[in-house]
Amino acid sequence: MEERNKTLGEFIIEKQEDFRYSTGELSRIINSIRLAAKVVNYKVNKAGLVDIIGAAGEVNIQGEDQQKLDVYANEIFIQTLINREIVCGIASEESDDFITVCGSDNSHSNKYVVLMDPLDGSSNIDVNVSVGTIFSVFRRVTPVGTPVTLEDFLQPGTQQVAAGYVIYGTSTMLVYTTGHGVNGFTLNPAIGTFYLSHPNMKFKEDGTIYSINEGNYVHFPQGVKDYIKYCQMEEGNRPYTSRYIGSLVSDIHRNMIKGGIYIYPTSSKAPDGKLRLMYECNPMAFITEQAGGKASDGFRRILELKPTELHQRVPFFCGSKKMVEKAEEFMAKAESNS
Ligand code: P6P
Repeated sequence: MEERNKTLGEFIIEKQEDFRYSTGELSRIINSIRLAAKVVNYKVNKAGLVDIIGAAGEVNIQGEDQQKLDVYANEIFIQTLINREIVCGIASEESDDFITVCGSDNSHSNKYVVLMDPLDGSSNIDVNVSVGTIFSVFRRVTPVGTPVTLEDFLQPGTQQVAAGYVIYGTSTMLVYTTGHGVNGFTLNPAIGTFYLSHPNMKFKEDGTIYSINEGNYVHFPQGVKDYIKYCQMEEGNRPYTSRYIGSLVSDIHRNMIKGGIYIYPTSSKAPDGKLRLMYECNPMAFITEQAGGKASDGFRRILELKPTELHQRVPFFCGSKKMVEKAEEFMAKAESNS
């Protein structure tokens, strides 16, 4: 079959043997995320029409107003995963603690945990800017048959067995990896089917787009300030283009296709950075590396960071390999001068 006409369902079946320990559970996880993404997509696309915009009046563990769509998306992804009895635990940006999932037979026989940001960039919802879902999948490390523990979630990113994102933009796409490259699927809303539209996605080794919230410039570490000035200098293929949507999935998706770097550094306002390691940086780093790019905290490879807390934040430098390496050079130089 012509690659581009392949549906996500056909692709998953075809790649079944790629999944280590392929008992079909991982395929079923991707399939359940596919279903939940279609349901959330429908609501996101109608957000302007129904009274679903605006804070739900609650605040999540990050101290951020929970938009109704955040709450809705969180419930849809959690319920879909629970209903299909394919995971033993779920962690979400919108839920303070992880959720233990035991099957209808009250066993804890499932082998995988899912961590997710159900609707990242949700502050963009009511201004009609694209938002995304990010997910990360690990095999549990504690014995199957026992209730899942925090240890099953706090694994380094190198242990991920799958990761992906859904981008609810001008079109809705699901992009994921199981460690065998990155593939993008675009939803045909007329028939509710995802089609393989971006096979074997790759970051350009270099690029000319930098994505950072320059409004925080005065609060940035010196290395980041120096790198921003480097991007803005008239030399060679610089100055680069500044593009920042304020939606992690959208910024990284664009940079993967066009070449670029996304940076969310530490600052005096955010001493650990803003992005969460477990369900934003780890999955996006896994995808980035599988697409030939690079992801670090400015010094260390994101995927090798040993997590200590479920909602911990880390600085994030992610994108075209040469651009991340250049930014890391400025970080190291500033560090050695301090
Ligand atoms: P700022 C959205 O809240 C998010 O987590 C990412 O999607 C986005 O890149 C970043 O925060 C935007 O943060 O501080 O620049 O508004």
